[in-house]
Amino acid sequence: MANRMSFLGRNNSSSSILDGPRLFYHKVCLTGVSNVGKTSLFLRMKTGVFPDAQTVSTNGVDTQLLVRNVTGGKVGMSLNDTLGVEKCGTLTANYFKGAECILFMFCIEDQYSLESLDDAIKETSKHVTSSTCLFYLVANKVDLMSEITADRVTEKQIELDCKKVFYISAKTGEGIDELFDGIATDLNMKAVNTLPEVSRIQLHVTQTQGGHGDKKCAC
Ligand SMILES: Nc1nc2c(ncn2[C@@H]2O[C@H](COP(=O)(O)OP(=O)(O)OP(=O)(O)O)[C@@H](O)[C@H]2O)c(=O)[nH]1
Ligand SMILES: [Mg+2]
Repeated sequence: MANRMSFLGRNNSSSSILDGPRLFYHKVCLTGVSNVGKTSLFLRMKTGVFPDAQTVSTNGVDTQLLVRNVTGGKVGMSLNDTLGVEKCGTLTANYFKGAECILFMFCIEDQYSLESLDDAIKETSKHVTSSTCLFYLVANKVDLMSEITADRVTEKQIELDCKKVFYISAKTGEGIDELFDGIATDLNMKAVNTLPEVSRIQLHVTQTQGGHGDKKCAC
């Protein structure tokens, strides 16, 4: 797959994520208007906690590598965070380039943030479509009172052609494991289904053997 990064394992005890098996990292991008909690989710994944201090509005692009266990192996993801779509401008060209998964994020106490995803989809569709990239709707701040009906969320899911809706709280951690386990499983399925048959068999062997070392690498 042209748009997947791969990293070789290294003998570096300070870098656990790059030790061990060789992994592909699927590009996953967060998008949505300002204040929906993209950076809060990003930082929770990076540090394991909700950022205490008020986050400063993001002013660029930040990336981190994640690895999730799925049935039969591990899935790598490079998670990308950027500023709200309304301020993004020309940044998006590189931001969405090669993305395999987009998380359209909104805040459940802010109807505007859901409706504004129409602008986000216009921007992303210049670079990727739901036929080549997995789209998900992510409703953040479920620890707060919702002002949006479930029906409206479902309508938006259909309008944006999103595969699933995930309800999360970057603050309490609710729903976050389900989100990343869910997309890792789907990315893994997508990768297996788009590989040529010979590579699929190699990938299966790699995953069932645990994939340690270059000998068992599927690429
Ligand atoms: N109650 C609650 N507040 C949250 C949650 N997630 C984020 N916030 C708060 O929402 C505000 C905005 O969060 P950010 O993570 O900076 O939002 P953003 O989408 O990255 O915003 P931009 O960088 O401007 O695009 C901050 O005050 C966060 O503390 C959540 O799950 N629950
Ligand atoms: Mg931010």
